[in-house]
Amino acid sequence: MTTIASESTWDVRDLNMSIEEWSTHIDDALQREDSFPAIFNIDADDTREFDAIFIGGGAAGRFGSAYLRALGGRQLVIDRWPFLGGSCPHNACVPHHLFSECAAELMLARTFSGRFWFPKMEELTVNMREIVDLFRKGRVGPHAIMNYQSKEQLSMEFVLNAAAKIIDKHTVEVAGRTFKARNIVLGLGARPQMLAVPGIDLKGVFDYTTFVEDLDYEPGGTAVVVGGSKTAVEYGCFFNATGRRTVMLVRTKLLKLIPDGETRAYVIDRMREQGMEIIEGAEVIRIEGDGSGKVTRVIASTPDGEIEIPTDFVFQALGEIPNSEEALEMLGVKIDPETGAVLVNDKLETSVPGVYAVGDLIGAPMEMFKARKSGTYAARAIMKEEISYSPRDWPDFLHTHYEVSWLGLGEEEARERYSNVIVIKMPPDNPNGLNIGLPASDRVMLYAMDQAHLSGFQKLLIDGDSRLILGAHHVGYGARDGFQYLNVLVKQGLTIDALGDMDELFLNPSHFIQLARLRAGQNELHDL
Ligand code: FAD
Ligand code: NAP
Ligand code: KPC
Repeated sequence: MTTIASESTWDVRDLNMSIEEWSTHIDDALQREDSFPAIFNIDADDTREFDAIFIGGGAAGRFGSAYLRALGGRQLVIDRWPFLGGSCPHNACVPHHLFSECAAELMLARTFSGRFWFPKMEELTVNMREIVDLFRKGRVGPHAIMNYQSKEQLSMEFVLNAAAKIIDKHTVEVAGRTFKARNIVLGLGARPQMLAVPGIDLKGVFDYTTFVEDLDYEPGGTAVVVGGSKTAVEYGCFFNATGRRTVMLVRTKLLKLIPDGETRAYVIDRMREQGMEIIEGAEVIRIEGDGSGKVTRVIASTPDGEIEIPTDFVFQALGEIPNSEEALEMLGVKIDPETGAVLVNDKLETSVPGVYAVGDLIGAPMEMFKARKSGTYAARAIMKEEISYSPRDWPDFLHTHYEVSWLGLGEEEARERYSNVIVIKMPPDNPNGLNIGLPASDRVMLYAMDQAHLSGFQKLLIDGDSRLILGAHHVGYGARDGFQYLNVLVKQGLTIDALGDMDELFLNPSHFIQLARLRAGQNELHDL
């Protein structure tokens, strides 16, 4: 095992550390925080001026760095954490996917409790802290892979475990050293927004970052979730699936972002059926605690009057604030006064020449595809490629206990914009409602045979005149990957005929190909 010098910086250039060695050191650095040295991987033989210094080595900074390097440029990426990859593997997407997988597994086990091979689940409250501990222990694996890959396979230059200080638009200081570059790329990410009510500092009030860092007790029987979008729903469904009463306090409407009304209704009905209590039009008034500073209850206003919820666990998921303060102060970059996002043009340039901004720092959509892609486009612009990037018409998804994926238009907007909208859906409209065993596919087969209404929902929208696909919506499992590729085809102009002419891998989770084929023969298209 590599030993670390006791100085304030640790030069790792000549150490070909394995992934296992990296994970041990990252773990150590995370435990020791400030007493672990800054990690330097700078190529002393490469004396070229840096083409760009990336401040922030999350998805945006890391992918930008890799791309700039691949184009023959010289980059330096700096991160205050001891690993590259940023918030996604540390406290955001990766834990979310772990918790969402638990939610899906637990829904299945609870639905078939005491039958087949499933244990009796009725009395079981799953230990939440155990799963959080599992994540804390496991996350250094992905962290280590990111460092190994970035150093040994992508030959990136980096400084880790030290915050960067912006001096001017060509100069950055980190761990006592100063670096200069032609350009600076800001990839500083975002942080959770907090409720502005009394009691927010009580022990037991969490957001997605503190939930994985600070949870040190086993929450009791009730979870209160504040917020109504992806984070609130993803974590709320997990709390519910562990067996806790879960109350969602939603300021306006839950899951406004799902564009198709029928799909949204299916999603919310299933959440309610799993026992989730959803109160729309609710605002937290205050959070109260006991003498030891621990949360004991939440007081909220609702359309039916004031309510009081006894709880020792509150989770707030109110969106993100871009970390733009230092860039504003030191460089004077223009920001959106309402959201705090750094403003950029389609070349990812800020208002200050030579300063670029990428990822969550530039505002919504705060998604991985945009973080990584904007990083690479900034690199391409710096290397003088003619580029234009602004995120448009992307496929989207979230988790409930299910995966919910969509692209294009929902039915309501499609009908506003087109006069002859054809709908193909599963299950089709029928007198038994959802109670038929379709959709059926991997991971919903047990539901399809026994609890048909739980086996998912899907819908394809077509313009009957041009025969073009307008939108696709799916609730179930396993279709999300397909949506990435389907979206490209739909943007290029995919017809029902071309879709029906594809070769499906039966039982394919979205059934779209064979359903399209059943109707593609019609000159005048009809719903199915
Ligand atoms: P970050 O990854 O946050 O990187 C910013 C980096 O800057 C950090 O590493 C930080 O340490 C560093 N930094 C900040 N200041 C300094 C400084 N002064 N000096 C040095 N370093 C600094 N997206 C998806 O596509 N799929 C998902 O499933 C998904 N799940 C999510 C779940 C949750 C709960 C949340 C909150 C978000 C989720 N996202 C998901 C969004 C995704 O996590 C972000 O869009 C993405 O991580 C943003 O990458 P970034 O590089 O812009 O920022
Ligand atoms: P979000 O999409 O920005 O939604 C914020 C939610 O909080 C909304 O429901 C909003 O209500 C509510 N809210 C805001 N301020 C509030 C307040 N003061 N009091 C009460 N409610 C308030 O935020 P998010 O779900 O936290 O996600 C953050 C970002 O990460 C998003 O860009 C998201 O796309 C991304 N993310 C992605 C995934 C994924 O699975 N791909 C998962 C999680 C997060 P209103 O609707 O009334 O405004
Ligand atoms: C394990 C995994 O891919 C999630 S972490 C991704 C970080 S990065 O590759 O820098 O976007």
